[in-house]
Parts: sequence; structure tokens; C-alpha cells
Amino acid sequence: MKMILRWFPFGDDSVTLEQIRQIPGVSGVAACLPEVPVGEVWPLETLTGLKEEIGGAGLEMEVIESVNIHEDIKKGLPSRDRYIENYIKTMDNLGAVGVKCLCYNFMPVIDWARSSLAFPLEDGSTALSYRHSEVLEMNPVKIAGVMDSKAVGYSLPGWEPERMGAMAGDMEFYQKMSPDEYWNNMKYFLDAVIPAAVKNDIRMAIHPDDPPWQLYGLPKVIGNAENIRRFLKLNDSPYNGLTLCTGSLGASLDNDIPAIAREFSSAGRVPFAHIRNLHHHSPKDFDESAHLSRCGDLDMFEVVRGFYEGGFDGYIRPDHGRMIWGEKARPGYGLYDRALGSQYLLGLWEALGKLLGR
Ligand SMILES: [Mn+2]
Repeated sequence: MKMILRWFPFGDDSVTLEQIRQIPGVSGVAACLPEVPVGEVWPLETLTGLKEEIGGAGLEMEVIESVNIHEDIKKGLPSRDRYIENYIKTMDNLGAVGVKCLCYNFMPVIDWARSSLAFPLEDGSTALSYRHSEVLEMNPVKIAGVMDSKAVGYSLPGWEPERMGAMAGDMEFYQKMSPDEYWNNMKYFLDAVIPAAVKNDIRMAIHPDDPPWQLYGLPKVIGNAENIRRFLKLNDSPYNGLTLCTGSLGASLDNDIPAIAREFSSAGRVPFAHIRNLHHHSPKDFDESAHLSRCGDLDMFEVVRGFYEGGFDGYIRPDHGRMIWGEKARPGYGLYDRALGSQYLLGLWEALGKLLGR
């Protein structure tokens, strides 16, 4: 297991590589190239430079989060073949700089949704929060405004401005698409890219839907164990895997997260884990809490034990954190609370190792 942190290059992050290097036990970052338009090839020279910058700070760049998928691929349009070709060229370039794991998602139009990016918690910290009725009241274009205006000057992954223009038309398009059609488009993509993953030794890791229930009539696909099983069967290669995000899946109280972590780690299909905790006010209303078990609804010891006993050998990152100690940073991605989370998770991992042995 390797503990990493998500990091945004080219000055688009308040957190520096030097700070991350000083968090005990953190060996690398999940990096990205947000300035490349979705559907275009990630240039090898830029990736080489980025790897040198990260390596120069004493950290590894073995995980990329995310290479976004062009909407034409999700829609199954004839133009998808060109975008898939570009995706494969990007994978070849990532392989050339030693990337081992590629996180992506296949969610239509909206990557993730919250009603607030700075909801005040009792202890004076703020966190991302979700209130179902508020999210339903906002149409996606309005929600885009919320996501954009509260991001304190940093880009929000998944809410890139270029995506917003086409949003209304895209929403319309998906209303007519059946879930099976959407699954077929996913299989088409997987069957095309998995051979490139095998060739480059890059484990593909799809991120679950966030939240894991339907919104605005859009097809939602990866939200529970049954859907994950169906997804992994679409292409049986061990390179077709999952980013097991405990916060996304854990938003649904029907999901048994320790059991999910154990089942899919045992199957060897979890190259990447996002671990965070949630505090529910009702089945569809929650705040993102501190990582500690007692702060939320997930039993983190049991969650981490599920990974450990399942033989998990991938990358873990403490997912979003709260904003604490007056920090000004991209919502969810401050330094302090994620650093605390990483130490807690490493502590659980060490204890499990000593108790259970490996
Ligand atoms: Mn996540």
C-alpha cells in the first residue's frame, strides 16, 4: 500500500509539493493536467516535466486523477473513435513516464454534486455538504454557478468552465438514453482502452458516481456492489479496476462499505482507494466529516480492515478534508485535514499489520 495526496500542478493548488513531502509516510501525489482540453492528447513533454518537478521534490507520480472522458464517448457518437484514439495516445504517454494507475469516471455531464462547499460544522471548521432537496431545486446550470463561485479562486475538478456551455444540451440528450445503452457505451470504451492499459502496465480505476443515486434523470451506473460487479464483468481484465471511494459509495446507507472493500480488494480489482467519512442527517443529506470513525457514520477500522484483509496492494489517498485552522484552499483539498486523515489511516494500517501480520 502506498499513501498519496491529490495535487494540482502549475500554481493551481495552495498546497506545495514540499509540504506534502513532509507528511510522514506519504510517498507521492495523484497528479493531473487540467489545462489540456478534454478529448485531446496529454503531451509527453509536459508529462515528463511534471514527473521531474514531482520527483525533484522527492515524491512519486504513479497515479493520475483524472483523464476525463469526452462526452461523445459516453454518448456513443460516431466521433467517439477519434477521442478514444486520443485517450490511448495519452495512456501511452502516461506509461512512458511510469504512471501505474489511472483514475477516471464515466458519469454523464455532472462529475459530482454538493449543495455547499463550505458548510459550517459545530467545531468551527467547514466542509462540503449535500442536501438532497437543495440540489434538486438547483438546476445543473445553477449548481455549476455554486460550484464555481465558492471555489476560492481554484479550479474545481469536474466543473471546468468549458463543460458548462454544453451542459443544457447534454442534459437533454441523456434523457432519451436507456441505462443499457449507457452500459454498452462503457463497454465499448473499456474494450478499446484495456489492451493499451495492459501494454503500458497502467491499472484503470473508475470512480463511483457521487452521489450514488440518480439526479436530474441522468443515467447513474456505479453506485453499489451489484453495479460494480456488472461493471467489472464488462471487461474481465485485472487492468479494468475501481477507485473505491468510501465517501461516494458511503453516501448511500444501503452500501456496506467494509464488505465492498473486502470483496473487490480480494478480487484484485482495486488499484486505488479514496478514504473519507460522512455524517448523515437523513438518508440523502450528509456532511463530509473528519476521517475519524466517531466523527461520521463509517467505521473506519472496519473499512480499512476490509482493504487490508482483502490483500489491497494499491494506492490510498485521504479523500476530501474539512477546512480547518483558517486555511484558504480549494474546497476539500486543503493541507491540514488531509494530512491528519493520512496519519490516521496509516495508523490503522500499521495496527492491522501488527495484529494480523502479512
Ligand atoms: Mn473520491
